[in-house]
Amino acid sequence: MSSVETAPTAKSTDYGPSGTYLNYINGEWKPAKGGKTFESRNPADPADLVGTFPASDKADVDEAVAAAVAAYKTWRLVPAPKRAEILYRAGQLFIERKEDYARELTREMGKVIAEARGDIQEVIDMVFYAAGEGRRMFGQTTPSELQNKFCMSVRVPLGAVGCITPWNFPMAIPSWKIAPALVTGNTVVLKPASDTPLVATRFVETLIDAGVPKGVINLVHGSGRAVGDPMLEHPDLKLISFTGSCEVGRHVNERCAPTFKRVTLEMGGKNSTTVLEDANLDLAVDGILWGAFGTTGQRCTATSRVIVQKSVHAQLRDKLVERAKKLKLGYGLNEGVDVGPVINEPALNKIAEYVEIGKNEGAQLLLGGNKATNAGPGYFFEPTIFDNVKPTMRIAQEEIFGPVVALIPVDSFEEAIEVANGIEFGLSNAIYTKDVNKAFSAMRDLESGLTYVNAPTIGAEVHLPFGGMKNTGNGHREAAETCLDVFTEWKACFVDYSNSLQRAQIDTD
Ligand code: UN1
Repeated sequence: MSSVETAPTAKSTDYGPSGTYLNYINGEWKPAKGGKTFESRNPADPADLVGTFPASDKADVDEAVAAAVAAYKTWRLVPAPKRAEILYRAGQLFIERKEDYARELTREMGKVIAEARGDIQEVIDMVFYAAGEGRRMFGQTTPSELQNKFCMSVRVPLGAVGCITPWNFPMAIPSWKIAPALVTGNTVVLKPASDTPLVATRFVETLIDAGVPKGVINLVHGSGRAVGDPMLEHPDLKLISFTGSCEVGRHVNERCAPTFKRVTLEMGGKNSTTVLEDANLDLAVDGILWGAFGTTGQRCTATSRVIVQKSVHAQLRDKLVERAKKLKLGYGLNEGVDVGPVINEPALNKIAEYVEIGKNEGAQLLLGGNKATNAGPGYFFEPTIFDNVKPTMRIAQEEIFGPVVALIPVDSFEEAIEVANGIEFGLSNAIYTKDVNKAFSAMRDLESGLTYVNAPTIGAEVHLPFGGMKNTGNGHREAAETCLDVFTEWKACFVDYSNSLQRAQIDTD
């Protein structure tokens, strides 16, 4: 079944030059010590070589960590408002470079240009937000139980920290981690996804141009095994902040355990949109299309389940299919394209396997279901809709990370909440209703870090906490003020100005 219109595809020669890029360690651009390299290619046209990058290993990680540890000695003493000034400058540079970076992001990662601009905008928002913390980062003062004694709590940085970031928000997610890490006084080793090394390189270049001193930010390219694992095991990295799959997240957690590292894990989702019978159905369809097929379904927050009350099921289904049919696949820089490619061939094959699983489980394939060969030479998959999906089916339980959505009919609001919660993940849920009582009950009862009313499951803003419950995360929240809790420790300080020994809990009478 071919449900998509063909989009014109750019020729490889239109894409721009492909360069050779390096690691950035201790203020210097350098190749991997082992001399190996890997390639980054355009997922819309794999013949287009985006660039060649160092395939680093433990030796490069060790050098980067040593640089970060050395730089921490001075960086932690730079006043936070001064550290923030560098971030303000970076924010300004990201504004100036937004269009260029967005175009490179589409070329390397595949999301359509409007969304690529959104990715860079999220960087701008996050960098400015974190910079503001340079003059806040509030602690507490509190009375002492003793006379002539002063008590306060202050935030202190952790030291050298490791950030391991995914390809789906290849600049926004590094910014969620690195902007707060820097403003709070940490130094950083970044290992970006090997599918999107150019975008990560641009991020680091901008920080350097804004004035981040040598050793404070270090960039090491390469695979999870060769670069990620030595970071997880390195005794001098105090934190690993990871965003990616549950499978890798578990590995990260286990590997970090022996060195007692702080670990933050931001992992999978199986996000739902509930549509109740009183909902504005056209609005719900807009939200489902955007949530399910935006970023080609490759957001942790993507809508992958639509839980619909039976009385409006047929109506919603028909509207959704009609609209989804019209989505145009193609290269994200081309005019009029709604949906870009998925990131690589294994991702494409995984999505196709899930479609087979869904069919074998007895779900009804309404639309799509195939690799889209008419959209260009890259990794395209048709927007896919399954109907009459049972909540227990694998396509309703497991993260597919592609343009596949499952319609699950239910009788009631109560059943909808039960189905929405009946999964291992807890990142994002949405509900469409005009009933304020149901909306507030849903906000209370949905087990997810993000809840939307009359809006899609995607679209978090950086000044609110981002993260998930259950197997989506391990308790922290990124962005917002909560980012400070990730990158700092609390220190309680007591100043006794009585000039005598005062024993707490004893000399209190
Ligand atoms: C992700 O889904 O991986 O809320 C990150 C959103 C974006 C960030 C998504 N601001 O959809």
